[in-house]
Amino acid sequence: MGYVQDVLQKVIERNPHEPEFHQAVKEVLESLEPVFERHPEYEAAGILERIVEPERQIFFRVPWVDDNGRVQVNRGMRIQFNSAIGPYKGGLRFHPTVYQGIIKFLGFEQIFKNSLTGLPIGGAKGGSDFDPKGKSDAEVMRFCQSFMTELYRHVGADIDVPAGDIGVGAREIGYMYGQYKRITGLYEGVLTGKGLTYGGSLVRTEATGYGLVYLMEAMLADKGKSFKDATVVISGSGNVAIYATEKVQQLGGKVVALNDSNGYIYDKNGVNLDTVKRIKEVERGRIREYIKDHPDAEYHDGPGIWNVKCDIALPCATQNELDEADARALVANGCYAVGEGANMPCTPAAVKVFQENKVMFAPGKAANAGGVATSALEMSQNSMRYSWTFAEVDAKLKDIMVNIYKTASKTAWDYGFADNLVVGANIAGFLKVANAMMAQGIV
Ligand code: NDP
Ligand code: 2IT
Repeated sequence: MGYVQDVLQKVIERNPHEPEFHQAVKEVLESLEPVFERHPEYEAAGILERIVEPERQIFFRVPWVDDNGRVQVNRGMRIQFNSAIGPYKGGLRFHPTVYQGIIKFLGFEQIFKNSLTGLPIGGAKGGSDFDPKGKSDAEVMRFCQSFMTELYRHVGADIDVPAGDIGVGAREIGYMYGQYKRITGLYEGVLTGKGLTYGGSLVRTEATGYGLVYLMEAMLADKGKSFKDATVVISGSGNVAIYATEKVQQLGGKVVALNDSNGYIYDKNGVNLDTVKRIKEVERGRIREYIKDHPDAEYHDGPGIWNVKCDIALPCATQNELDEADARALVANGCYAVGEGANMPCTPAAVKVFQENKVMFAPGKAANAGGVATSALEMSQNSMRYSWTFAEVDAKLKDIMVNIYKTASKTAWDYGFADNLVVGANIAGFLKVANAMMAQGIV
């Protein structure tokens, strides 16, 4: 068996019952085969065996008291995957489906994504099986305080800098920041996605969605296309989906569908983003409420959003939300470009369908890197004790996304994989980390 298959086999054996982690590792490792043909020194240094093993995994109890006075216990975790090129960096996810396998897949992806940004950040991810849905603000605060009461000893501005992800937004970051400061006495950039009054960066809220659209714009332009007058379907209706929608609309595209875990809306006139923001960001409600304000629009319970006809599809909800049948439906309806705003939203079989049908495809670790890139810009501003303007951060974000596209695309061509951005992003992200690991010895 070759080096890559050998390591992959061991990963599956050593990490049983973690299908998402296996899926992420398989995709990356298999696209690295040509790298090991050119660079046998990586195998000699055990780079793959080391890169698939987290440097550190922390699991902890998170006890808190609900509004009825009952004790609740959740599980918290932080997986510090790789610090070869910078302090650990990556989001925290609060969602009932969170377990080790999910956080490991996300942490593993984060290594290569962070490398692609060109900024000095290592890879990590964390979270909890806590479900913020339906909880009062006071419950969320008590949970966040308890979570940070353990996490604080493992993080720090030059050690590990968490941020948001599913279920973790400005509110949760604020509560965690307050608790960190109270325990440590340090006013430092230990978290990103902070509020603008206490060290946050302009554009961080918008960054993942905007960045996704900037990267897609560059990819489309290469084939003589753009968002202007394009019909776009976006899944999710959280942070990434909302700001992807906003940027598509600014560029003259029409977003006709959005969803949440209950169902999707279809608005042939183009969704009204003010309504969506009110429902999701202010009221924390369900997407079905949209049709109360827009009776011309339709609400469909359950999955099915990928059956909506579109030119461009941007999955921005969660892993494996778009499968082979969905991909076939998109292709049959004439969709010509797909960009992953979420982490690993397309199953491997779906990606294969896109590639076989010459659908332009931007993988998550390239396409959604704008969030973490802007987090790194927030860290820079915190270190400098300075704030850039919206226009300054936005320009830097756009530059970074265009560069990621160019790097992934050039790397794909260099290795004989033409327009295959999956391979290009994996190889380009890997090389920088591998070279840093080589230079730093067996650690
Ligand atoms: P939010 O919590 O703001 O929104 C998540 C959205 O996805 C909600 O609409 C949610 O619906 C939906 N969703 C979540 N889980 C499921 C599920 N199992 N089935 C169907 N729908 C689901 O999260 P974000 O927008 O921040 O994150 C979305 C994706 O983008 C994630 O994959 C995340 O890892 C990725 N990402 C986020 C970045 C960021 O900066 N925030 C950066 C890079 C990637 P419901 O409310 O019904 O649960
Ligand atoms: O998946 C991701 O890149 C994020 N959730 C953002 C991480 C960050 O540190 O901003």
